[in-house]
Amino acid sequence: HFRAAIFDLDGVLTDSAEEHFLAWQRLAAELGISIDRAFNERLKGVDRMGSLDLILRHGGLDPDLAERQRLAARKNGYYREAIEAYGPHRLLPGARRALVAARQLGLKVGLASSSRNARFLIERLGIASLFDAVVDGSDVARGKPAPDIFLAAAKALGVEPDEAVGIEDAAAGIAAIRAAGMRAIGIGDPTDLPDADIIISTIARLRLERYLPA
Ligand code: B16
Ligand code: MG
Repeated sequence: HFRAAIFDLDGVLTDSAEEHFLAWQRLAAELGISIDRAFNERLKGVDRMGSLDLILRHGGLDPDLAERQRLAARKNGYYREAIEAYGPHRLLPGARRALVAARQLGLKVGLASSSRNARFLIERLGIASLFDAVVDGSDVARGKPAPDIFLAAAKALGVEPDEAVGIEDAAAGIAAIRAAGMRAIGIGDPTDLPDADIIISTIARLRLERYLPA
């Protein structure tokens, strides 16, 4: 049975997925590339350079590595501008309660985010102290959909992968959880996340006690 719950950040605990989208859209527009919300589904959970490469390919552009690094840094600047203003009011409804409830159930609580801004963001959101372990994109070699971030989180929590459940809003994240050998709870639309074991519409509907032995 489960001993740990490992949460994604963007799109699960806070709506920074929207800020990522707006920052990418702004950068893409400067390059003459238009991206919409449907395209953005492919960027969710994917790391910074991976997301940039998808956008450049979409626009038929192929700049060299130095230019790609400049573009990625520019996008991150737009994103940082947006999350400077974040505080606890930007937690999604039910997010804090979900973390507290997991702790009260006796579960270890982990964060598994692709974002190199994750530690900054959980400080701003006032939830840093609710995690027993935090792993982000800068801690592992391969981002989602590779299992590395979730495996590293399980290891840091001292549990086996099959003792953990992962909670994700992105297709790349669900793939990472499954590849890690964990149970996957998807948050969002079932058509966007066909591979999740369980789907709920928002974090406010998470009831981890349902998956624990009575
Ligand atoms: P950064 P998550 C992911 O965070 C976002 O979903 C994805 O859109 C973003 O590109 C990625 O982090 C990298 O973020 O540029 O801040 O390092 O969903 O895994 O918490
Ligand atoms: Mg996410």
